[in-house]
Amino acid sequence: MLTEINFDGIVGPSHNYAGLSLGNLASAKNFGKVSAPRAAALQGLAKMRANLERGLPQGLFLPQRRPDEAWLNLLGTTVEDASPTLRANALSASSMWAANAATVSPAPDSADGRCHLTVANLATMPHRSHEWRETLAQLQIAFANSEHFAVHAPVPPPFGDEGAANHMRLCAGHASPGVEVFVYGVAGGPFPARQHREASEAVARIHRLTPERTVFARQSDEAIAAGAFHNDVVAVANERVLFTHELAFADREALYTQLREKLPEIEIVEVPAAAVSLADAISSYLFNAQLVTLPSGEMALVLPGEARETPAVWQWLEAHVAGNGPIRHLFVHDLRESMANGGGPACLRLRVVADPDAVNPRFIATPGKLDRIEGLVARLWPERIAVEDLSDPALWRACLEARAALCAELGLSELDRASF
Ligand code: SUG
Repeated sequence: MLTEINFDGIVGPSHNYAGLSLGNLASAKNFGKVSAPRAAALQGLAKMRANLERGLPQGLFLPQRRPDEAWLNLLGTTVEDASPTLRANALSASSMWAANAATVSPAPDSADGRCHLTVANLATMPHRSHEWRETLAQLQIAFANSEHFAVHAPVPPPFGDEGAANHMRLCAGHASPGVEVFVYGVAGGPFPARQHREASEAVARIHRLTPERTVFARQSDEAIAAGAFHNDVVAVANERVLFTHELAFADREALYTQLREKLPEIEIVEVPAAAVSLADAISSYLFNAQLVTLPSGEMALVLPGEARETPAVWQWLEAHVAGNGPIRHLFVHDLRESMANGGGPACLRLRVVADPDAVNPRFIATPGKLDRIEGLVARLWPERIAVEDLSDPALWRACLEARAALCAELGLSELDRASF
């Protein structure tokens, strides 16, 4: 049976605040702060466990091998000799934000009746541009069943592709054909536009989507300039509901009209700027919530603690739930460590609509498996990393060993190799 599975990226042992993401205000603001990788990973695992307990199928992706020595070698250097900046780029734990791993088009949307996944090239940011090789390797193992899945290599640069964070799917129910919305940005503002229209168009072709059910929408320049470096910071969709900030899109009326034509049952829940400013929406990550359908059929938002701490946001949410809106439940999680780098609940997961039995079970979470991962994280993940620690060989060794132990624990030691 086709159902939505959320695959969360496990936070890697090298999680740190090196301020690498221009245009991501949280990353810039927290540059130089001491990180807590162990707490970060445990926070992410607690969210996975809670979603599993809510009756939602849960998958996982492994953190990538860091430092990425193979990438430094391609640049003619080594972890010992690299400049501090290059070394920080090679040590980033940014693959935790699985919403940027790939774009996913479920089987009912594709001409060949398979679920298509195209790995994102993440070409705009150096620290993320080297994620794709290992992401491709993981997806090829997780979704090896070629009757159900087709896993594609990234679109070639310079066309920047940041994956599902700039893609929304609207449908009557997960298993019915959907309308896929690709959101791109146009360069010119103070911050880079990380999703290029050419890349989105390529992904739609590769996934063999029907043009009549595919929409390309431009992100508003105002949203990018306010710090919405991905569309999933200002909008999220689930089944027939689009939950969006008023200022998310360049031409919202044209987009809403197209969507209403293509999916008459759509419900657009728009939060006006007068109720929640773009600044509050972005610092609280209201829209970076997971909008999910519970087994009861009701929808819920899985939110970060920052949403409850932002008065305008929490007031809006409480009023919505008290009224007749489609979102019936609010679940709040402490994801402070990821949030401080601009990664909320929705960033940490990649949604795949598929039959869970068709997925390699090594990537499926169970309570027992989460217990084992938690035990290992509590033993082996560094408690804290200051930016100066990134030049300490003992930290590099600790990160490599911790990750190798996780690969072994999950029966995925084939991923514990230096180059992909
Ligand atoms: O790409 N942060 C990530 C956050 C990604 C959030 N993902 C979604 N919105 N789906 C980014 O900017 C932190 C940079 C650092 O390590 O310094 C970082 O890469």
